[in-house]
This record gives sequence, C-alpha cells and structure tokens, in this order.
Amino acid sequence: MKENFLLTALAESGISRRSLVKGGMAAGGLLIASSALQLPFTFARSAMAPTPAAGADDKTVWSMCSVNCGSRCALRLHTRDNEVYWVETDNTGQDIYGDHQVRACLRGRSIRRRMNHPDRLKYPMKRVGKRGEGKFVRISWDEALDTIADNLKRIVKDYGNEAVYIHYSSGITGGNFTRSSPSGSLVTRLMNCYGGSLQQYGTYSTAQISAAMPYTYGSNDGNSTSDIVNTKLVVMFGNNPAETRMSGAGITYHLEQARERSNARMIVIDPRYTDTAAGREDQWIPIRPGTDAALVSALAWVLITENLVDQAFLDTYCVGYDEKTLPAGAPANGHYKAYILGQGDDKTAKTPFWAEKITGIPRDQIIKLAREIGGAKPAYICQGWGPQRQANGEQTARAIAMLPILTGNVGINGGNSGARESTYTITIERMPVLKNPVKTQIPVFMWTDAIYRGKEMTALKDGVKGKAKLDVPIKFIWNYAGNTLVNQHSDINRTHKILQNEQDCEMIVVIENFMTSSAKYADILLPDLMTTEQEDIVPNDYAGNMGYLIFGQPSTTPKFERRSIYEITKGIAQRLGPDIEQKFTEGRSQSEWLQFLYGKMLAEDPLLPSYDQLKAQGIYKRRDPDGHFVAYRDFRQDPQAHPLKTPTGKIEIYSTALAAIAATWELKADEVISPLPVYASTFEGWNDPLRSRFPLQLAGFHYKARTHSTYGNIDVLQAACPQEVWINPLDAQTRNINNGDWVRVFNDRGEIRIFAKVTPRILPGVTAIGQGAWHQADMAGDKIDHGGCINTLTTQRPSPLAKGNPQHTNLIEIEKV
Ligand SMILES: Nc1nc2c(c(=O)[nH]1)N[C@H]1C(S)=C(S)[C@@H](COP(=O)(O)OP(=O)(O)OC[C@H]3O[C@@H](n4cnc5c(=O)[nH]c(N)nc54)[C@H](O)[C@@H]3O)O[C@H]1N2
Ligand SMILES: Nc1nc2c(c(=O)[nH]1)N[C@H]1C(S)=C(S)[C@@H](COP(=O)(O)OP(=O)(O)OC[C@H]3O[C@@H](n4cnc5c(=O)[nH]c(N)nc54)[C@H](O)[C@@H]3O)O[C@H]1N2
Ligand code: SF4
Ligand SMILES: [Mo]
Repeated sequence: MKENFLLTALAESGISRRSLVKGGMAAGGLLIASSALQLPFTFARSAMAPTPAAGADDKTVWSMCSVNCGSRCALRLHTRDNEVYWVETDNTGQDIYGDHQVRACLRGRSIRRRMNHPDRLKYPMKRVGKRGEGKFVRISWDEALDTIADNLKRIVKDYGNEAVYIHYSSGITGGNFTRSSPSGSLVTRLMNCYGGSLQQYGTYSTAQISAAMPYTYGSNDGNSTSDIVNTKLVVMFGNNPAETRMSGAGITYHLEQARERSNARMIVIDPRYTDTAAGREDQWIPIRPGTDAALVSALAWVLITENLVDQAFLDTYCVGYDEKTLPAGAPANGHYKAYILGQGDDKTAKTPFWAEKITGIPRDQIIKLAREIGGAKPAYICQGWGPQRQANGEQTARAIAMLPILTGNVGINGGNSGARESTYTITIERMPVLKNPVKTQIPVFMWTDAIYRGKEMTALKDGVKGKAKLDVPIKFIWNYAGNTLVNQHSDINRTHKILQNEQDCEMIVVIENFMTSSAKYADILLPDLMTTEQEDIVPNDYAGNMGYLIFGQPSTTPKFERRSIYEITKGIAQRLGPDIEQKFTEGRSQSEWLQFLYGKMLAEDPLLPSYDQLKAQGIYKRRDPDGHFVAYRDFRQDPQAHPLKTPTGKIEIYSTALAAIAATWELKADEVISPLPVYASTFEGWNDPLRSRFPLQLAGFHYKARTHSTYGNIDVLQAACPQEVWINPLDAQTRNINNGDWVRVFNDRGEIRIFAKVTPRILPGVTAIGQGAWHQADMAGDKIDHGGCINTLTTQRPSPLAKGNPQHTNLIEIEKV
C-alpha cells in the first residue's frame, strides 16, 4: 500500500524514482523528498483526482510556473477533456550541471490543484458587504467594466491622475501579458494611455538594500552563484536559497553544484538553522536579527588590527577607508578605520567583546571568523534580503559589503560584492507600457499613509519624490495579481481601518484567481485566467549562468467567465474612448503582439530559435557566453576607464551624498542615516525597552510551503509544510510550551494563533514565522488571526532611508492558549 501510494504520488508530481533520490540532494530537495514521503496515506488518497479514460483530444502542453519565487520553471501539462490532470516538468537536455533541467519544485508540480481549485473565482463580482467582510454578488462583465471605467473617469476628473495608484503586486512575474509588476503590467499600459498614475519606487523585496547599495557601489550587483566554482569560502548572511531559489535551475542547485566542484567551505549566518545549511554547511553562526552590522564591525576590527586588510585595494578603489581617502568636507576622524578603532565620534572600539553583547555571538567565534575571511582568497561573501528587511536594513546592507571591500574580493572571479547574486538572463522584448506623464513617486511601502494622510506627506519626511509634497491622496487602487493590499502589507489591522473608509479610497479593483484577504476589500472583483491558460513567453529569473526562455501555450480553454488580463484591460480601454482603445491595442491581439515582440527579439539576437521553433520546443536554454557574471569586473580591471556610478566613481565607504541626506531629512531620535556603514540599533530591536513587555524578537522568512501567499491554499503543501512559530526550547520551557502546542503570538498590533515548533534551530530570544500564510480573522469581531499570517504583527513604520518595509523587525510575546 505504502509503496503504491508513493509511486502514484510521485507519478502525479512528475518525479521519477531516480530523480527523487537525486532531488533529495539537489534543488528543492528538502520539499520534494520530505513531502512526497511523509504525506499521510488517507489524506493523499483523497487528494488524488480520478484520471479520465484516454481520449482523442489528449495533449501535453508546455507552460510555466511564473510566480514570484525568484525562479521560473517549465511545466508540461497533460490535459484530457479540457482539464489538466497530470503535471510534469522540464525533461530536455542531458540532466548534467550546465545542461540541466529547469525542474519545478513541488509548488509548481501542484499547479493543477490551483487551476482546478473549487474556490477559484469564476465570475465578475461586486461587493455588497463592508470592505473586508467578503460579501459579493455576481454581475455581468459589462456592469463590472462600466463601473470601473465610470469611476476611473470620475476620479481622474475630480482629483487628477495622481489620485490613481497601481498597487505593488508580484503574483505573476516574467511574462509579457501575465506580468503583475506595477511598472510593467498591462494595467500600467492602460493607465499610461489615460494620463498616467501615481508612481512608486522600491519594492517589498529589496527596499532597503536597493536604496543603500548604490551609495557604496553605484548599483546593487553581485557575482553569479555559479562563480562559486572559483571560490574557497562562501559566507552567507541571511541568505537561504534552498527555500527562496528552489528551481532545478535555481540558485540552490548552482550553489551545491559549484561547491561540489570548488570544495568551498560554507558559513551560514542566520538566526535560524536554515534549509540551506541543513547539514551542508561547515558552520552555522546564529545571530540576533538586526545586528549584522555589529558583527561586521568587529570582524573589521580583527581584520584591521591583525593586518588582514587589502590596503592596496582600499587605496586604489575606495574613498573613506582611512585619512588618505577621506573626502573633503567629511569631519576629521570621520573615516571607517577611525570608527572601527574607536577614534570616531562614539569613541567606542568595535572589538569582538563589544559585538558579543549585541549579536549574541561569542567573541572567540568572531575572531576565528575574521581570520578565516581574511585568509580565504577569494571569498564569496553575500547576503540574502532577510537582513535588509529590518528597520536598520540600509545600514546592514552596506555594512556587509565592507567585508569583501576590506579584503579586496570585489570585481574578481570567486569573489563578490557582498550583495545577493546576479544572474544571466536572455533579454526579452517587453510589452511597451508607454510613458507615465505623472512623475510623482511614493515609497512602495507608504501607500496606506498616502490614502489617509496623503496631503501631509513630504519629500523630507516621507520620501516623496518628484515633488516636495503629495497634492492628492490615493482615491483609486488597481490591485492586479497582488495580495499586498492586506495579507502581504504590514499591520493588517491598521490597513483594515484605513480601507474601511470608503470616502478616503473610493474605488478598489482587484483582479485575482481567488478570494484572498485583499480581494475581500475589492469594490469590483474580476476573475483572471492563469498563466497556464494563455499564451506567453517568459525568460528565466535567477538562474546562475544558464539563461532560458519558456514559451507557454494555453492548456485549456477559458472556463466559466474568466478572462485574460489583455481582454480585461482592453475592455476598459474601449470604455475610456476609441482613441484610448486604439492606443492600447495598436490593433493587435495578444497572439499578434507576442509574434511582433518576438520578431524584435530575433532582430537583436539572431541566435534565438524562430518563433515557431520555440513554440514547438517549449524551452530554449543558453549558457552565459562570459562564463560567470562578475560584479564590477570592468571597474576592478581599469577603474579610470570604467568608473562606478557613484559620485566619485569609486567605492564609497564614506558617502558624501548620505551625509547630506542625514543633515537635511527629518528623522526621529531612533532613526539613523549615516555616511559610514555603522551599526545602529533600531526601534523594536534587541535592545528596545519595549522588550520588557514583548521580550521575543520575531523575524519572518520566505517559506517553501508557498510563494508568499500564492499556493497557500493547496492542501498537500499545507500538509507537507505546516504553518508554525519557531521558538527555542529555553524560551518554550519558561512559557510551558511544548512542540506542537497551539499558542497565541501577540503584540500591541494584533494576535495570531499558530502551532509552536520548539527547536534548537533558532537562537534563544528570537522567534520566526514563515510569511505569506492566509490571514483568517473575524474583522468585525476579535480580529484574532487563525491563519498564522505574520502581518497581523508587523509595523507600518518605515525604515529611515528607503522608507521601506521592516517586516522582519518585530517584538512579540508568546503564550500557550
Ligand atoms: N519558497 C519561496 N521562495 C521565495 C519566496 C517565497 O515566498 N517562497 N519569495 C521570493 C521573493 S519575492 C523574495 S523577495 C525572496 C526573499 O528572499 P530573502 O529576503 O533572502 O528571504 P528571507 O527568508 O526573508 O530572508 C533570508 C534569511 O534571512 C534571515 N534573517 C532575517 N533577519 C535577519 C538578520 O537580521 N540577519 C541575518 N543574518 N539573517 C536574517 C531569515 O531567517 C532567512 O533565513 O524570496 C523569493 N523566493
Ligand atoms: N511580513 C512579511 N511580509 C512580506 C514579506 C516578508 O518577508 N514578510 N515579503 C514581502 C515581499 S518580498 C513581497 S515580494 C510581497 C509579495 O506579495 P504579493 O506580490 O502580494 O505576492 P503573493 O502573495 O504571491 O500574491 C500574489 C497574488 O497574486 C495572485 N495570483 C497568482 N497568479 C495569478 C494570476 O495568474 N492572475 C491573477 N490575477 N492573480 C494571480 C495570487 O492568488 C495572490 O493572491 O510580500 C511582502 N510581504
Ligand atoms: S514555485 Fe518557483 S521554483 Fe517552484 S515551480 Fe514555481 S517557479 Fe519553480
Ligand atoms: Mo519579494
């Protein structure tokens, strides 16, 4: 019986027995192996769909999973009677590193459960209850599109285009049509045909690091992970590709394959013992969230005092390391070396003893780590985006970059800049979104404020760009393939309050596949097709040095009254006027656009297969002709001919631009912007007095169970990867909590109920919850979330420089229910 079930489950998910064994070691291995093997039998049997008898219209269709997980995977969808009944993945190439397969993880392999899910939206609807209540009635497409167009016209007339906002959303990435990016979607094109809309800058993913790194390097590039084949040592700060880059062509696979070849040691610095470590690491160094910059400072102290720094590199390529290269205008002893040695303003030497108290890492370990980093040539030092999704994340991101800078590891093979990896990609010709006449931008995280206090928001206080202040609040929201309206934005209870007021934001349009928590706040809710139901081409996302294109075909015809985003936006364009419709479509259908755009790609890149050939083969792969991407290689080879994009053209350890910002922006007492990458503690950090009431730090992480909230409603994935709060046995013991107990996690913003995972895989004093679980609360009642959605607990207070989401910086308390 057991064996039988296993085979069926494997066949269903398209994993052969041979590749299961391999998969256990390779990409997505943990999820594939553990979930396939541990599913309870009764549960699995009930989840099996009856396979219809073979029919004349049986076909296998190339398609893709292109959710925003940092990978993109090929799918071969087997259909019968106009229904996908079996999912396989890429089977092309030789299945060896370098000609490997773009294999889907278990999420993508379960895509038919999302496509065929009984809860999928089927018809256009309008809200009849209060926002958030989830009460809707079915309406016709005509009524839905008329209502949207009428309200858009009215709001643009009354308030101007700046009152219209295309919300950040990342449900589907990569495609030309199936692309939710607020700066590049069909909704953007539609709005740009109609006078534009308020813009945003930054992302929920990388707000802090994207704002900070350019002050150091002029950009935010890292070496390709495949370049680890040339390194001696890998140091990962809060980087967990085993969960965040899970494709068979993704970063986790490159990391392991490259390390196998270079035999590089790997050190993982993370409050959690991650799946990326999971026995493959040489050392795990647990650290308190938000304190990486203190660790780096102490490592720098050892490197400097033990003469392990690359002085020639610092003199040639950098400004602000010591007196010699300190820019004019900087204060005496304003350089990095003085800061580290205790000769700067704070008169504190950043010794391992000093850092031990802050980071929780014993001083001997810090000294040993510094010597190891100083001695390994070259070293690949990188960070994920966890450390920067903290309230002091801008400082942390730049601080981590100091290690490769001090040791001269920048711009060489086997080294790195300290940023996250970059990737080789085959450039695709995008659906043009036209120009946005509105130039005003808000930080992506600040949209809730822009609704209820828009006119108070200024450049110096709230990071408004393009104008000194906002002139109108947000009145109309487009939310296409996104759940950051509620589930993925911080402090859900506060968002709820803001969206409740229908006089403030007057119209919310949600285009979705499911009744998500965001969809419940829609005024008009439209049912979209999925990527697997339409034609589109996507390039790889993070894929090391092997780029690829996937050409997907519709696996089934549209069911119920679902429509493609192209048809939806075209329908609205029509209602805005014949000139708008003409401008929007340029007379082309979706298929004609695709051929037209691919024609442009072919003209630029003649190595590509023809349109028909690509369509037939489904996937096309190409190795990076330069071997591996090396960040700032040109600069390293010839800094005069290839200056960086910083004001001085050099690596700016001391940034004059940041000094100016620090002097002019309106900051609160506990907010730090500094010209140097110093350690700064922060609100709701390890040493906030608030710890007397909420003693535990809580950091989120991106979980293999889901891609954010997408796939969060798939039963087999929920069973394989339960939603739980990680807590150390020491903290559990004092609270009388056992593994598997149902607990309440709370702070002043809200409360969730969740299972406890009592584990030494997390540092004492710190807890962790996988982000993206579906919020489930009675918003008219106690507001307690039974879904385990961490954003019930996170704050809407932004980080100082980026005004970004500090969603990993939280203080909480836990009690047994
Ligand atoms: N399966 C899956 N994959 C995904 C996603 C998903 O939702 N699910 N989301 C995708 C998207 S859009 C993004 S932006 C990326 C996100 O990628 P990341 O931002 O890199 O992912 P996180 O899990 O948030 O953080 C990485 C690690 O940082 C640790 N960490 C948190 N705070 C700190 C700190 O202060 N210091 C240190 N040293 N470590 C810290 C966390 O414990 C975690 O293990 O992942 C992508 N991939
Ligand atoms: N606390 C906390 N919050 C976080 C994060 C964190 O680390 N901690 N991470 C942040 C990050 S990095 C990101 S990128 C955001 C991501 O947040 P989102 O961009 O909201 O990502 P998803 O949750 O995947 O939501 C996408 C929505 O798109 C829908 N969708 C999927 N496919 C399709 C489709 O084909 N058509 C349509 N119309 N809809 C579709 C899904 O049903 C889902 O509701 O979350 C952020 N929120
Ligand atoms: S969720 Fe990501 S890694 Fe998994 S199949 Fe989809 S694109 Fe690939
Ligand atoms: Mo993200």
